[in-house]
Amino acid sequence: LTVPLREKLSAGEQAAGAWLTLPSTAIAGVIARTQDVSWVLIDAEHGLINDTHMYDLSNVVAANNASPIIRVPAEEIWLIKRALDSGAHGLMVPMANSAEIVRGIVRATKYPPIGVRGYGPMFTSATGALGSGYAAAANNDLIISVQIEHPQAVKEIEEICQEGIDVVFIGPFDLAMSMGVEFGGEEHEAAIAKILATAKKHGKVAAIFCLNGEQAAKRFAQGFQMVSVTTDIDTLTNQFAVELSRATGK
Ligand code: 3PY
Repeated sequence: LTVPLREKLSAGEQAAGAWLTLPSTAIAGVIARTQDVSWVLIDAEHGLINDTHMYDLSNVVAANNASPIIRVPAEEIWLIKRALDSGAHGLMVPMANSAEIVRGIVRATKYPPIGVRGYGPMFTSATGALGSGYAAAANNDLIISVQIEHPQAVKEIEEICQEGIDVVFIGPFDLAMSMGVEFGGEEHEAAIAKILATAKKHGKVAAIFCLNGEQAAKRFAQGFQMVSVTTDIDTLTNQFAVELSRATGK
């Protein structure tokens, strides 16, 4: 499989990504074509994106030489297999709150003999018929990322980083809420630094969600290799407000 994000990460380069919440192939195409975007997160945890959209959005992102990564609503095996069958180049699982949950995620994302994924990726150009080599390629090439956003996951981070995942992805907003601490405060940043250091120690890609370029630049500088820069809806909302206020002077 050709997975632009894996190529970038393997080369040790920084991978800036975008977060897609709107079920629009036009918007997905515009974003995927933007220079330097190597991955687009298709958010099926929150937002408006359903199963059919996952196929359409994955195909348009992959066709524009970026990697579609689908965030499923939870770590359930049936959600994971439906998302990966869309031809996505990878998966993001929210609330991966323990090493046991992470082990289950790895099992669900890999074909036998490693895991228990069932075969059915026939509706996407990115895959192929049984016997085409897709199963082995998927086991090797798909990017499996888990979200660290709960104090229990922070506690078990050493163990989590030794599982067969590729990316340790911090959800900073949920992490602050579940820890009951101030976003950006000392305890929050200490937890983030611990996750970053442990991921790097175990050779995992450290990744984090950001809402704007300024935050993202800081995270890259801190040592994160994969950072989401902003979301479609935030860009639309914020930039429209900026232009409107320039126009009206209000
Ligand atoms: C978080 O910050 O909690 C996320 O999961 C990003 O949406």
